[in-house]
Amino acid sequence: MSEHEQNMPKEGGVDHTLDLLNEGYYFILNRKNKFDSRVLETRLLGEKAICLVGKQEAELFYNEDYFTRVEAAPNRVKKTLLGEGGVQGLDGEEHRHRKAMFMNLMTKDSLDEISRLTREEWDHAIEANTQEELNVYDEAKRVLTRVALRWTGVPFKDEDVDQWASELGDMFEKASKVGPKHWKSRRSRSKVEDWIEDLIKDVRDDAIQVEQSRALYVFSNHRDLEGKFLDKHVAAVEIINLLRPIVAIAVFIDFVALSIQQFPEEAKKLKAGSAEDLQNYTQEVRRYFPFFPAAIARVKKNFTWQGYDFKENTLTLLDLYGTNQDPDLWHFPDNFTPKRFKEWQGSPFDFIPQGGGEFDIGHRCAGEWITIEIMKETLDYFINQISYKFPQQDLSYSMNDIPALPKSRVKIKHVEKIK
Ligand code: HEM
Ligand code: MYR
Repeated sequence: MSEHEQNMPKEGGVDHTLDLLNEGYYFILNRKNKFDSRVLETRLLGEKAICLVGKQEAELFYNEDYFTRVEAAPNRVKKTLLGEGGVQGLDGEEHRHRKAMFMNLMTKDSLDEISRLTREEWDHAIEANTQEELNVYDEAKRVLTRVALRWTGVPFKDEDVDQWASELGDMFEKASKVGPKHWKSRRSRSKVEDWIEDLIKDVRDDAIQVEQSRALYVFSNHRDLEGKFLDKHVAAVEIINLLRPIVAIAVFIDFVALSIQQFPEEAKKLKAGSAEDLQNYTQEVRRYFPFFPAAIARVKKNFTWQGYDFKENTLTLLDLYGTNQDPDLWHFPDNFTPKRFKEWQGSPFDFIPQGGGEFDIGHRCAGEWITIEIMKETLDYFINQISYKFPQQDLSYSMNDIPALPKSRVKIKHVEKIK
């Protein structure tokens, strides 16, 4: 860190939040290219913001000595996507203790169970389907809502699944929106929080029975570093930190379906392909398609890196999509090439669709293994368990929408189980 001092490339202007909304996934990449720099300064949400893209930059961003998560996420993201008081906004010992509560759920048995539930619920959905066309995104949301509720132990009625799916969906589908959609997202969060808080109270009062291995039971009885129960609002936020993102895997599943339509040669290789082929294809879907745009932190203390000054408290964004598409890290990043993952060295900093660094001591996504399992199971299902055709539809997606989704949400027709 002793290089000569230099000024960070800086975008002029008062505020670029509107450009972020307009440019979507390309916001940081456009500036990286304009300034030919992986570190640059702009202004977002009324304050100075540093943007980072790349592997070394990711390594810096995940260094706890230099960046903090306390008060990092913008208020509007807390009110919609994240909630308040959850693991995302903690640092140090408190974060590790809370994160362990999540990571302890991610055992081999528990991941096997989630794959089994996924297959069962797809079977259930396909058997019950009476329509000529099936909307993959909507169906995946329903399937995953049932998987999420069953896996966490949250009791539900069949007839309420659509409402659960729509409210959990609002939290991630509308998290980057303004106006009425933003408010809808907030309302859905409040409703679900109230509902889960009541359940947590019932579990604590022994008013309902939940299996002791289920997240609803574990989180309701979790003790913090001082030996106290979590505040019931915080416990609800953490249960929603399981439910919401499991439903959000529907976005990746829609891209799995799109990839099968767009890259039939690659998809064909999975017919009777190996477990490794399914794994590599799933990884390439997570690299190639846009989903979570950027991770957010604040500079913890003044420091200098590669000659650039980082000032305490500056908002900092790490471009996840841009790093997955970085031509210095990925050969022909615009090509969909699952076999590239045969050679991938497994660095925690170059392939970061769900954040980078470490699971237990850092903020890397707690649900990355669940996501991969559910995607692989669904990919295998769509390749080897059912037959269908793609009707004419508008499969284009806009890089300016966060999250991006094919316009038609991917429709398939004449869906039948094979055998
Ligand atoms: C954190 C993406 C699925 C639970 C994160 C982060 C990202 C992310 C980018 C933040 C990383 C950071 O701040 O450095 C995704 C994507 C998913 C997904 C794209 C696909 C749907 C899941 C699932 C779960 C989950 C299925 C749980 C079942 C969490 C939790 C955190 C997190 C608890 C907070 C971790 C921490 O702050 O230590 N995820 N995630 N996510 N994710 Fe996911
Ligand atoms: C989750 O529900 O945690 C999983 C994925 C959700 C992606 C939602 C994308 C919207 C992000 C808006 C804020 C981004 C910060 C720059």
